[in-house]
Amino acid sequence: MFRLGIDIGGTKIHIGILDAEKNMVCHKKVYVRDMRNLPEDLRREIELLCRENDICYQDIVSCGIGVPGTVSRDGRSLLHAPNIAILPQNMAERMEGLLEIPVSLIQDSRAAAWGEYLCGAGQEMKSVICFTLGTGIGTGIVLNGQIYAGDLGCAGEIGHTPVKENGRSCGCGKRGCLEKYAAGGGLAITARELLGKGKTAEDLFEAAQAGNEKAQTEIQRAVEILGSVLVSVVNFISPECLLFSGGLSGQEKLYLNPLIDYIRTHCYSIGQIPKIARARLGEFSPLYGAALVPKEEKRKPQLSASIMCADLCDLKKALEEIEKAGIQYVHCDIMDNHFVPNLMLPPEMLNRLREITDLPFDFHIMAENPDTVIEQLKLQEKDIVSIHYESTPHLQRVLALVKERGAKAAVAINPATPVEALGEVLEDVSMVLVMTVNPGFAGQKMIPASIDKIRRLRKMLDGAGQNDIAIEVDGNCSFENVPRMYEAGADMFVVGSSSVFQKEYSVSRGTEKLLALLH
Ligand code: S6P
Ligand code: MG
Repeated sequence: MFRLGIDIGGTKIHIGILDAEKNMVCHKKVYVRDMRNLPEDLRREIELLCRENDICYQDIVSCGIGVPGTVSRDGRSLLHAPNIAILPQNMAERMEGLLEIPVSLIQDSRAAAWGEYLCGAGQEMKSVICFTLGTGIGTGIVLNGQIYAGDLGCAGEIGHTPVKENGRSCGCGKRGCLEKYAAGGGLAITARELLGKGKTAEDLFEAAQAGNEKAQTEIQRAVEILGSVLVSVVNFISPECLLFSGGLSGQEKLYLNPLIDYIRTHCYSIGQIPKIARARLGEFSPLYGAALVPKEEKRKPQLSASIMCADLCDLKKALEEIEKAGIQYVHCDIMDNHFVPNLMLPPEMLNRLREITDLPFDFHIMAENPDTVIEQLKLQEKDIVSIHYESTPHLQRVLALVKERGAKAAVAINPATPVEALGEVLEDVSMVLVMTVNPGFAGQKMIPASIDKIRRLRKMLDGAGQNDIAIEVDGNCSFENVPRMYEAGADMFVVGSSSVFQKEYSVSRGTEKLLALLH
């Protein structure tokens, strides 16, 4: 399982692939002159990168794109990007269409903080603020394991703190902003004012190093202005760790080290000051962060252990192991040898299992007369009962019966049943069970079209404003398939012989391994 990260800059674009352990296995830098065909060009470069590094493209489960601008809350569109105005507006959608995996956008400075928090100098820290000092000042804030964007979406825009009344005009539309004095763009203006036309921030540093006192004073003043704003950030948030990345952070002697000293000396403390350091992943911090862009909060993966795959001679022990592993549901398959060619797990026996576990049951009824089965089950409030769409001509009536008996109602669909068929019953269910094998037996291979089917169902639910309906997947939920199913939009996974019930693993070990893959 691999994740793809893309970091789009003003002139160059980094592409990188991370493995399941968050190691960057390969990367490349590309220069794109014409942004109009960017999605197609990127797709070609990604294919090439996979080929050159023997990575099977099908093993890539997601793509995150770091962009130098403000991104909408859902990570789908770029709202404001002053430096790359011609980046296609529907970038996430176009990339998704081309790559056939979920794609999210993330502001590059937030991606840098997230990358450092997960894989760089911010590991082990609860709160990390990472400043990217380049032409402007980008800030990424990670608080208690989450990227903080602010309720209005603009958290971290300290580059636009006014430091001079009616000062230099800024791209944000205002005047006198911090970054127009203390970041690369501002220092370039200072360089031109002091050293003449065409001079750059780099020339200013060179002049200071060569002993030009005016250049030294200007840089020192920039450090003090920036330092004083950063001290207020530290005093306000009291973060555990401050990191610096971006081109200007390479100017250690005259800029970064004095800046760090300033913050250390001036910040308020009751004995402990934040860790302050250079970002460890260098120019790759946003690439890591983009590849690992967090999932939306609503989809916390849940597992349902298929009891027919456990040791049927010792179900007591199996249920104890399932509970110990932290699995949320017991998946109970009921088959009648008519709807499916197998006979399995009688209601009477499942009712008895209630005596040895408190876990909720996730009943999957594969029978021609589901209502008569429901009547035989001892149902509890947290139980879910899935009825096959194909098993009864009176689906709503059966779903209503489930609810009358006090459990949650769900609809299951066979691989050949299109998701569109569910339109009429979505109001009546709390979950949709997507079969990724033809039901009847454990140990089958997943039908490949299933991943796209899950994605279409997620899109349909989200589009209908019914994103509170969970998607459960049943059939070959293996270590390889679950991350792809999850990325496609599934919430709950029936774990059986393909994952947690294997000879080599205990149920706990298999569960840990699976959840680690969903990070
Ligand atoms: C199959 C049944 C499933 C299986 C489960 C087994 O018709 O509905 O719940 O028990 O899929 O898992 P695996 O990992 O062997 O596919
Ligand atoms: Mg099942």
